[in-house]
Amino acid sequence: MSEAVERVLDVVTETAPEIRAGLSGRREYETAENPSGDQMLAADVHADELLEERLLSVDAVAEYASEEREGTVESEGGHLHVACDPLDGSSNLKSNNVMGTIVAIYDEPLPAPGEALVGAAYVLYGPITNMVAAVDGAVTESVVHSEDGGAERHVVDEDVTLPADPVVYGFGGRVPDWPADFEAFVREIEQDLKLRYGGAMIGDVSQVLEYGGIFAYPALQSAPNGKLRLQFEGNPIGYIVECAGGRSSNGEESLLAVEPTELHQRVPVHVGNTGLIERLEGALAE
Ligand code: P6P
Repeated sequence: MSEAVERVLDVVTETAPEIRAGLSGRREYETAENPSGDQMLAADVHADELLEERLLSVDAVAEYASEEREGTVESEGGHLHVACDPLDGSSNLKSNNVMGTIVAIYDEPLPAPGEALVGAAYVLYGPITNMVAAVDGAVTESVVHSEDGGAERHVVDEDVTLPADPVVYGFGGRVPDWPADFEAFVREIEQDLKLRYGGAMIGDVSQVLEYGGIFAYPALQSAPNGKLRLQFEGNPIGYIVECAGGRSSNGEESLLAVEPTELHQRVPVHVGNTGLIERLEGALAE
């Protein structure tokens, strides 16, 4: 792993406890919406401001972007371009369910293709605060420990790999809004899998990485490009799952191959065991 990517992951590690500590007093909605039209919680803004300040202070970081802001923020020098979803699943805060922080580290200016990723990670604020990071084709899970005002991550699994036999599935959107070909695929695979859907992609993807299976926020009849954003969600999660031995897809090809057209473009997201993704692509191609 390059020292620069390591430093970005260290900064996210050090910031995670502060993001988590700031959740309880920030459950109210801001008046503004983010560029995707989502309502922002005060917790979203807090996380975004912390990450912007800390990441732009890293010499190697040239640019910071997030789901919560229209444009990118540039810094003098640097060669890494960081795109964050500061608080993925923040709507879970009011119901006290899990949520996470997603970080995509590209070596090209944003918007960039997933193939330009040199690292990606998520922090999951669950019973335990952990970080799952993919760098150089390998996926590592660490527990984030707050110590004396700082934080460290202690590796608990240095080779996170999708189990061969899938167990869980979780799909976003309303069933009547699913296209018929996607619904037919669901009816087929749900005979063999258990439903796990929690409203925060990071929590659901964490279940897929642990137990094997598939997560998707698919194309909808009302939203052909789905809900999730390529730069901040699809690419980093696709990279992590592919480095863990699985596959990602927009319905036709790897998310990492999707052509970036704008910073906040949406994309249908499907990630999980290779066999399931191949079955999905076959079902959508019919
Ligand atoms: P819905 C959270 O808002 C998010 O971006 C993802 O983390 C999650 O998978 C999805 O949207 C949940 O969307 O429509 O189920 O509320």
